[in-house]
Amino acid sequence: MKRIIISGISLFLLLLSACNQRANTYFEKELTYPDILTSDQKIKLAAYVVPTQQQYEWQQLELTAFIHFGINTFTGREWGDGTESPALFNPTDFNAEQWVTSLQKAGFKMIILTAKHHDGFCLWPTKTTLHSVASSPWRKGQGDVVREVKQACDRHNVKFGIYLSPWDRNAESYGDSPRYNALYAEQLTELLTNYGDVQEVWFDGANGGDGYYGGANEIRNIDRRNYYDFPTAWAMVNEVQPNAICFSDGGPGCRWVGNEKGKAGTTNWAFLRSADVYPGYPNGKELTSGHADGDAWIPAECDVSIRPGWFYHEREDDKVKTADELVDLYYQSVGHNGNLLLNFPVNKEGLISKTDSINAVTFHQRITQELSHNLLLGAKVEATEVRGKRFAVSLVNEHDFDTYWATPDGVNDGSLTFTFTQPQTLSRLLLQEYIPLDQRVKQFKVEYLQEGTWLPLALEEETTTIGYKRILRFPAITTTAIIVSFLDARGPLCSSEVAAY
Ligand code: FUL
Repeated sequence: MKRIIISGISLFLLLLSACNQRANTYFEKELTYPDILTSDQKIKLAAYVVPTQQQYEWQQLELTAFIHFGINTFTGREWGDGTESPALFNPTDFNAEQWVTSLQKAGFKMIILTAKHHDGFCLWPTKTTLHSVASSPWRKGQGDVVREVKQACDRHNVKFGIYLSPWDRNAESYGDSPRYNALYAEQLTELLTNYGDVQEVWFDGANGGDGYYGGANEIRNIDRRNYYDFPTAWAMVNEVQPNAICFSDGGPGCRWVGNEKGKAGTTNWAFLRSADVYPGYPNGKELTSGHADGDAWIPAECDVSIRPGWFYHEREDDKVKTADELVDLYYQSVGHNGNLLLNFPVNKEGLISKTDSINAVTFHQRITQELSHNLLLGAKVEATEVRGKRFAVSLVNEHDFDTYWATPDGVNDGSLTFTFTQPQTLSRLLLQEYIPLDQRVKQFKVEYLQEGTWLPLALEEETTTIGYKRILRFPAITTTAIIVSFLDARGPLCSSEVAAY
């Protein structure tokens, strides 16, 4: 990507004025995909809520790794208060290559790094504060964690994202909105312009409270809704890194899932009422299922740590989530139409600990194995109705997400019957809607044939939404046919894939 050299402040001011004229530029991008649509269909599509191309590609990453690393790694705390001396930051064997290769082996397609956490310590040599790696003994003050991680990601073709905490318990200006927003914009500009492509930017919702604040040592509470200039920050990202997805409680690129357990709702719409939700939104629970009547495509990202804490603590060395637990999380995040953002607390040496890495790789092998042999490939499939040749029912079980079975206009329900030549044993069913055309299904059910009778699958969860991906787990059944009935939808059905394992 072209390197753009812009002064942080001037960019900030320029974008501030641009942003005042167009509040929601992020969503005003023209829909330039999918190519398969005729212009007539594009017009009809305006009635639906659809992802941008970037959001569509983001959704397909499925697995992103989070890295929490910083001053807390050396103090044993989860939230540093900004008083910590940079002298504490001194990993003995820092190796970004080890992070990226172990995470890639575990299936992760992107790595998001805490460039600055709430304590304000910056992992890159910023010009905005002395509270950074430049004041630390690590690499004699010449190091740059952001650069080393980004370069390792580039070597292995792994995408890179940054977390830049809005709450800064070290900054003297925190609490003074214009001054702090200018500092934040400058830090963001450094990260967005000096390191090449950034694919996701994380705007955390935790903010305000006590801290060091340049020596004031006091409580500074802020008005979460109005204090930060998030629209400007998002416009900056959009301008400088147009492919990046902005995470916050309410997007605009992707949203918090409303819990830090890595679990999306069984009902999970990729929509939000965009005017309602902002970083620090108090009704986090709504985010687990999204808003069925939302006006903006803001899919869920399910963050959770592989250990109890986000940062490394020796005392948690025996509390690393097992491969079994991670597999379960995969089904409750990716299997519930969300992306899994799994955190790895890098240790004091500057490495991902062995157990964390082994459990993550084993987890990935397990899900790959569980979902490798699609029993529906080649099975006979019939549909109640078909929109036309280009939307043939055979497109639903041929392993190509970009082609789909669709029903005619006005037909918002229908079913697919799959028949096997030999009885098959299965315990997983995977469904995908063609999301470039909206998320539509509101209610569905699955039955299988047993001695001439259709029986419902023994499921422990409701079968409401599908979205990009829904995976059902159930005790193994042996059958010669299954029927998937879509009972209600927001529009004609567009099913990309149905698979069984
Ligand atoms: C939260 C933060 O307060 C935690 O420390 C962590 O960074 C988590 C991902 O987000 O809001």
